[in-house]
Amino acid sequence: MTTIGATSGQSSQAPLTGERQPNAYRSTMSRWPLVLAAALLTACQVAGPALTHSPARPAVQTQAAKRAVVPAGYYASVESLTGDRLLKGLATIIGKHKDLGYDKARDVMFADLDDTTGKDQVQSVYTGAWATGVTSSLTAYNKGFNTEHTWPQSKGAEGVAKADLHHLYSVDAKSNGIRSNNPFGNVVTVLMLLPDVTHSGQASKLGKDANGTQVFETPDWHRGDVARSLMYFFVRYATAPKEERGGGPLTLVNFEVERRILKAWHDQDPVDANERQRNDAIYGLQGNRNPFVDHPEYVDRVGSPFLPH
Ligand SMILES: [Ca+2]
Repeated sequence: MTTIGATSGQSSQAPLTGERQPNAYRSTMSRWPLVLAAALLTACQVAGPALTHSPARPAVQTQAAKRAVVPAGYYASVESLTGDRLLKGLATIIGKHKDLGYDKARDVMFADLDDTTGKDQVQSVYTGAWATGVTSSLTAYNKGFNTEHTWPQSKGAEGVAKADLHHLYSVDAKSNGIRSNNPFGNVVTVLMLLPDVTHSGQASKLGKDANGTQVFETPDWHRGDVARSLMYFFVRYATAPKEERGGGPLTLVNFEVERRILKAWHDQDPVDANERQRNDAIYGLQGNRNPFVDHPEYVDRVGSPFLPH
């Protein structure tokens, strides 16, 4: 167990690169030791085999989900395929979706897609914290929330990909700043623990993985969603022509690190009702689906691209 001193002691030195503001991050940290202490205490109190999953995200049908209908035969063209042929077939099926544009995508996400209770509130995927009174991107911002790009903008989520809801999530801005553009992975050496608002016994962590790479680890209840979002993004954009994706070059530098945990995170946090409903809702909005939510077994059938290289 990492001590609080070691955690907070690292905070002023933790390397933050990319898209967030270090000053804003540092200015918020004065309030975090108490939160971190509570998180650690909670982790110690509830740690044990009985709490491997958290009911953190309620299964309530969203408004958008009610409009979605999954077409029969959506995956018919890849039924017998495996490996690269399956990847290419899936890329064709999910390609050329309707681009909502970044502003509309964010507004829809905060106002509808992630308002799972129908009470104008959204939950941070990295801490479980709720923001209330959220009806748009602007009102989310005013409550300290913003949009997480699971595949970072700086690693190629630009243009159409920047507004693709299959990898966008509601998140509190502090956590988003700490995740920055770090790849996802299993933390072995903790640099920082985020608050465990849901008392799942797991907190998001920034730290080093077993290879010494700086990575960000989410609670169990979101890591399957992360893995399936990243695999979707890889299929949708890594093979797409640049003209279709838009923006600058796409790099796999994060994905090469994330291959180490994709399959494990996919297995540890299986698809649940919430995730299915979110997939349905996005299909209703932008007209394509995440195949790995609909068919978790496709991960094994694709094989090598989703395994460590
Ligand atoms: Ca999940």
